[in-house]
Amino acid sequence: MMKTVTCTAPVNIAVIKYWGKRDETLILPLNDSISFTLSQDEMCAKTTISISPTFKEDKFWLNGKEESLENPRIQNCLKEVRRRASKRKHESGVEGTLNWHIHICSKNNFPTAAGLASSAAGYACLVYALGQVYGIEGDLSSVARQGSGSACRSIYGGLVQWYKGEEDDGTDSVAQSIAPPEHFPDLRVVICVANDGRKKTGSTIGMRRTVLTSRLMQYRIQESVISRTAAMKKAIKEKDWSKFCDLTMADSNEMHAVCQDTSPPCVYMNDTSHTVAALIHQYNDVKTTSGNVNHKVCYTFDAGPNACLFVPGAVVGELLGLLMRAFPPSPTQNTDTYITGIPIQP
Ligand code: 2P0
Repeated sequence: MMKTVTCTAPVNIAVIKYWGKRDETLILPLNDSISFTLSQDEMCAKTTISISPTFKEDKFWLNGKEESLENPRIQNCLKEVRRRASKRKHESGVEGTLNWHIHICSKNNFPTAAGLASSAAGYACLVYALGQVYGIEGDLSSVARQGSGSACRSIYGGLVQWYKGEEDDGTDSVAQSIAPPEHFPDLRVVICVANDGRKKTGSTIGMRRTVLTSRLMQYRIQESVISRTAAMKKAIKEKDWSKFCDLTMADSNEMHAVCQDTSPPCVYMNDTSHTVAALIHQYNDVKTTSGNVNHKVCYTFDAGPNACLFVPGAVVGELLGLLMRAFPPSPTQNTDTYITGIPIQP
């Protein structure tokens, strides 16, 4: 006897960044964040979970390698799902499967821990699959949050807001959809991989250090990110693409400024990242009759050097041409997938 489910979950890219916690155990953030969940077809995690009375112990494989299940974050997710399941089984009187051991097999189809939101897709997928195995209904974002903060946003598609919440127990720190995936139609994401090695300072440690040492962070969480989040929600509601781009780049730049203001500094962007950002500003720098810049595309950088570009389909060819000219391929590289060491995945 065995029960098996397989799920996939895509990565999400934050346009208003989560950086800093007020509770490290429950993973409660210091500010709301907003993200775009990508489509299932590209960068995603895939998790298969089996439970069986014949399994002798719990086991976990990540990208083909057996890992310990002792990780407290995985244990917290497991405990919370089982707690909800046991409540439900008790209510419905159904015989539980909660004593069976569990085998979890997870895989990412993109580099793990390279600042490409792998933990977000991974934990969202794990929690969703656990929910399926144990027959849990209702919102799972507050469970995924306890695996990795950003994972709560990958539970939903399209544009998603993670509310920081006010309660100490985290019950109101949940993610909710704010617009469907097609809200900005024909939108593409281009990832410029400037370096796919593992990042220098993990997000969890980097955030902790920022909260402890950065004065600029106080300004961010008390003022600027609050007003920018409100402006972003308005831009989304009004489908104001140029404003969306402007705010996305501003928030990425502010997050990296607080990282730089951290002691010792957390430096995630490299020279290639800065060149890509400058190119995007150059590309956008066409004034409208009112003298404002009409932003056509935008960049955002997470805790790594790779640029994530949001690009309307109509200009994706032009933009890739520009990137090709800026980073001409070397003779040994496969130009289908590399632009001078920068694989581009439209
Ligand atoms: C985000 N990042 O909003 C921001 C932007 C990285 C930069 O969420 O400690 O891996 O597991 O809650 O979720 C990365 O942080 O950190 C992240 P934990 P997580 O996407």
